[in-house]
Amino acid sequence: MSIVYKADPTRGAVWARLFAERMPEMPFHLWPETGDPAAVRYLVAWQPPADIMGTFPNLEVLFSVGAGADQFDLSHLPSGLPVVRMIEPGLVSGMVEYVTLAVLALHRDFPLYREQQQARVWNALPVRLAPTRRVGVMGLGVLGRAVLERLAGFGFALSGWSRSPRSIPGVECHAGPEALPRFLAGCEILVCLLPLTAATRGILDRRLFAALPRGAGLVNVGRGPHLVAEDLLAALEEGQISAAILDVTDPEPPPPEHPFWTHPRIWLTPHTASMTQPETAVEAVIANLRRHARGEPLQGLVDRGAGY
Ligand code: NDP
Ligand code: OXD
Repeated sequence: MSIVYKADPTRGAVWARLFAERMPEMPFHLWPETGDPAAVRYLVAWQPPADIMGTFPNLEVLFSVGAGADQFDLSHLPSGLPVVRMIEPGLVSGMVEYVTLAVLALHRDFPLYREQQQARVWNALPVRLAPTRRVGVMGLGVLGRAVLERLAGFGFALSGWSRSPRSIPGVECHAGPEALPRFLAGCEILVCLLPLTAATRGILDRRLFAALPRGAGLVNVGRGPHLVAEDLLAALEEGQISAAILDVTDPEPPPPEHPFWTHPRIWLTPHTASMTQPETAVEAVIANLRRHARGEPLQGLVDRGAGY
């Protein structure tokens, strides 16, 4: 019985060392080296091989190396194969840092000041404090909840939106498509931390932007296909959206001629808001392997029906 890792090879080398230390009884292979494919029971992957089951016929669990599992085509996997997404504290901390930075940058008008600097304009806007600003987070999962907890420390008014009803102290929670307009109506800064599913693809579109207060700021750290690029460009042009901080695009990277590269009110980062940290991720995977051996439920099991 063995495990194969198929993602970034540099971080994979750290995984290999940590597995050798912490679970020496489990042979660990770094793709493209796999040992005997028939012995592979576990695969940790970002991009899996095209024919997963053909490559590893005795696979028992497929682990995503990231929080999202949208890179897997679930329809082509046996229905009984558990698919597990990454839940580990390093990934959470990175996201909390990034979203806090992005929300504060929008809250304190940094994109506008950057433009002013380039035009040699010295013009101070009124300073608004956090309690006068409402921040809304789409997605109240592991990451969305952690982000809200940190933003609460600044005193922001907070709202959240999820698929099923959630209750978070200090956060005005909304659930389901019917509640979306009410949620959006108050959000001067909107953060997308949704998984990519059939229901959320293209959700950041013209209609959604129109439901926000005029001049709202946007942070997309979910997935590139959540956003309709031309609708964002139109909303920026009209002033409905004042600025956007995008960590994800579709495709990644955008082609050289894409307007996102040069738009003065768009800040881009290369899908780096958060990154799985080998030290803590190996602990999380080993804990799940032990749960699997004991026949217990796995943490982060993807609901194949819901798609996340
Ligand atoms: P979770 O599965 O823990 O949470 C997902 C949340 O989204 C849940 O609250 C869920 O609702 C909500 N949701 C799902 N579908 C809908 C829908 N149709 N309508 C409303 N709400 C919905 O995920 P994580 O918090 O761990 O991660 C979220 C995403 O963040 C990942 O899937 C990935 O795309 C992205 N990500 C990006 C990274 C980056 O570096 N840019 C790094 C890591 C993650 P409910 O509570 O009802 O289930
Ligand atoms: C993830 C990511 O899903 O890095 O973990 O996007």
